[in-house]
Amino acid sequence: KQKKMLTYQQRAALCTHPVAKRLFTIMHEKRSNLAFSVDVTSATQLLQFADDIGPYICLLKTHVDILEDFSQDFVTRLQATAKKHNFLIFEDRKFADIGQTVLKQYISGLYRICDWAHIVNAHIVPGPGVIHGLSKVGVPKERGCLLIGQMSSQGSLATGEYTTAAVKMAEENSNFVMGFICQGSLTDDPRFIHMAPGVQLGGSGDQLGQQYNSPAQMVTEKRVDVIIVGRGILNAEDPVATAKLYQHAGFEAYENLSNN
Ligand code: 5FU
Repeated sequence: KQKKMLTYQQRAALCTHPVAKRLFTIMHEKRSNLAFSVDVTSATQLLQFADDIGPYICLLKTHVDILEDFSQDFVTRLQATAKKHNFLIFEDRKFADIGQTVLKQYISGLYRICDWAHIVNAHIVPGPGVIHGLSKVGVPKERGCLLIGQMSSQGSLATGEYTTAAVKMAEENSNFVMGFICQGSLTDDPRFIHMAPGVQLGGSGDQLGQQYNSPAQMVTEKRVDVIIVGRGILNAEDPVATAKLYQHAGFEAYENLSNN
């Protein structure tokens, strides 16, 4: 199916979700559809990476519960870095419980994720209650949520009807849900953003079930909007130069699409 693609700028204009609108605007302005998954266990190291790689990304993805030295000071610095380089923060928490529990996990505990993460994500296995719980505070605080429609890992059970159900739940909760974690486009609605992890140049996977596609495959063939790259950048000899490489690869693939 060849149809004219909308640009990020056009999609920003169509969005009513405040976080989706902001993210598409950043992608347009910074010419970046790259999200960096900064999976390190030191907060100091995370902040250094965020400052170094920040200019080239639209989004920084965290796993805050792997940090060994989390603090309020870390949160303050991370927010300042996000502001300095104009990227959003996505905590890859993968909420997956009843509404009442995920609400507490979102706003309280050590991390108070809702205070600093512009975007979180959720598994749909509990049913729509997981979204309703998170959106109780997420919507008033103008936060966004991605539903996990597919996963990059080998043997994932998130396929077929499960994936279709994720799209339906997103459509029914579009005041909070802004898109999907997926491995390809799930809907033609231009207001939903598709983000794909499992991206690496030249890698096929790891020993624990991860499976990789290249930026061009993800964007041009599978029609995802944002590529999420972790170890492809983290383990590179020159992470900054490599981040630039991924930024260019991802954005060039998008421009090829828009020009068709
Ligand atoms: F939902 C998912 C998924 O389906 N696959 C993933 O890999 C999330 N991830 C995350 O993206 C995972 O937890 C890592 O944080 C990141 C991928 O890192 P990599 O080093 O690029 O493999």
